[in-house]
Amino acid sequence: MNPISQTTHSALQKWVDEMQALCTPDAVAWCDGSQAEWERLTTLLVESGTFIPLNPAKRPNSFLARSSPSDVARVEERTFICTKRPDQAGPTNRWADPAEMRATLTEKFTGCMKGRTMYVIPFCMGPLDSPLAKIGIEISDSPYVVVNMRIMCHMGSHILKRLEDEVGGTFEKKRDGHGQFIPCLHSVGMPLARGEKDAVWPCNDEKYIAHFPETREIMSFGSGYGGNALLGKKCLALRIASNIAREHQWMAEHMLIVGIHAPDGTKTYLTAAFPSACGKTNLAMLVPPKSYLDAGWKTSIVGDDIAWLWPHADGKLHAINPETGFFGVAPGTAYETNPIAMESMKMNTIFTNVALTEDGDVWWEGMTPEKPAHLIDWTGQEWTPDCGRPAAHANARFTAPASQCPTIDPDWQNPDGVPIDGIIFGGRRPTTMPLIYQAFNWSHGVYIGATMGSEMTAAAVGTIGKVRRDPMAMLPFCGYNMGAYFGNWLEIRRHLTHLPRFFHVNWFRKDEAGKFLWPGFGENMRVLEWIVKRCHGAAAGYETQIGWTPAFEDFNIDGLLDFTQERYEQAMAFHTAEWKAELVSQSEFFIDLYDHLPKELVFQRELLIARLA
Ligand code: SAT
Ligand code: MN
Repeated sequence: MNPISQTTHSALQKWVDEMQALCTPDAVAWCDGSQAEWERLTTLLVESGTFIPLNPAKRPNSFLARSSPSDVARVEERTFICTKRPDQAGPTNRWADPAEMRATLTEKFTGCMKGRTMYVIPFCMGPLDSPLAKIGIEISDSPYVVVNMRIMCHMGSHILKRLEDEVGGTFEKKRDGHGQFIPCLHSVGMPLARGEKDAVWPCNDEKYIAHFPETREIMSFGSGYGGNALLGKKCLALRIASNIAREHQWMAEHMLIVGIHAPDGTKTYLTAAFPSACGKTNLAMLVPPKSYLDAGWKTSIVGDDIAWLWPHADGKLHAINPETGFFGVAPGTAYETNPIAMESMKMNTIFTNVALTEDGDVWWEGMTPEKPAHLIDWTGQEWTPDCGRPAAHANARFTAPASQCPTIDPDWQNPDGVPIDGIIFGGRRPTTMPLIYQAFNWSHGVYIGATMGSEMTAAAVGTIGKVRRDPMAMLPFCGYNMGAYFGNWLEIRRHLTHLPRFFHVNWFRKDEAGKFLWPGFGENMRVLEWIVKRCHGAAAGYETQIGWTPAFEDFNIDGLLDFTQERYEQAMAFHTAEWKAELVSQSEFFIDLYDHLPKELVFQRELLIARLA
């Protein structure tokens, strides 16, 4: 059968035809991104049992999905960077030979969509007219993916039309990659025999998340979950984009973007990188303490997960959020800890692996102080507070439109991005790292980001107290050699006339009794105030061995009862022995990266040793 052309973009039509021939779906559907399509697909998902509609009076137009227990998170062990030479992927990535991987995957994808519909999803990461915007086409046999993509990025006919107009020559060049698209092939890897009943959550035990940076392609097989399947997110916007960024002097980062509005009317944008489970979404949606609100401080969010940054013609570093939704971790999210997230998911939201309440709403651990008396847990079983099992999976998620966020920044879709004045790094460090310090300069800042990490608290024998290095929070997301990636960071400085300042924060330092020294959450505003003022040269800082720090007097603790100067000094304390251990641990990491490690970072380490001596 000769399929009817669906697009005037001949390269796209050719690729779709080839994928149809390879995957042999029963039908092909080109997604238009419309409300009618959303209704059609959510109805289909309800009929197939994948979606449970939530009570429309409590959670309008929202759904609960329960995944297979074998498909609940990204699979780093099955994530591959396929480059000609292994050192291009580098020691922090899983490398595979592109020709071999292509052969393996061609076999896997052969006939893999039998009994299913193949959806063609035109999408754009970033505001369409941004110079950094990237158009991708995801081919997927998962309607769950289609409806999630509609929330997470610009998706539908208008993206296809733009691509066609770009090749047709009727649209002027605005974005890099004019007329081109990034092919993203995805299958849950579970073909259906004629008449066979589908699984509620189809997937395959064998999974491949493969990236081909040299040809800018993504192929994902076997998983229907999150970053494994919504290919615009970590696969395109981080792993492939980091490769493009490095060739075109920009940066694709695992960072939130937050705006801080000061009482004097000035607005300062900051980006921040933290490893998973360090409260990125909370910081991006921070609600300042009452005394700050009364004084006129407020925050706005541009993004909670990914930032694309480039040296703008105005000499500043600008940032866009390539996404249009939040794919946030549900457990622990509550009106007490993050009211902005709670408000953002009031409607039009897809929940995955949370629990279902008796009145058709959702619940997860930490959502309310009291546990409901009876729930259906994320595996579909009866649940009571004493049953000994968590009700929601620890990695349960909400997919919510960013446009519903009450503190969304008015410029969040500005193609020109927002100018960044400060860059924050941080990790979960019960010891060693002070609450806040500022880097001396750009290369020192890059060094701080390159050596950041979290202390391991999990029970794995011998790992407690060991620091897992997660440079710029990009360990699972940098699509090329990590040493070369540091080189790109250093290089970007040469394209800027106004340099953002670098900071390191640690919300997680503990006292001898194991209690957190700093209250965190909204109170982090106090640290942000010092950061904002430092960015504008409006606050004092004291030079220490490790960087600039605020003195107690320069730190606003109005309304923060129980936080004494003694507590502050503990949270800021510098212990030589801890820093010596830190340097030894950093050097182990640097040895692994030695081949491509910029000498400038080795030099920064030497300087730090000299200052400690
Ligand atoms: O599943 S995602 O990759 O989108 C989220 C995460 O694991 O960080
Ligand atoms: Mn993330």
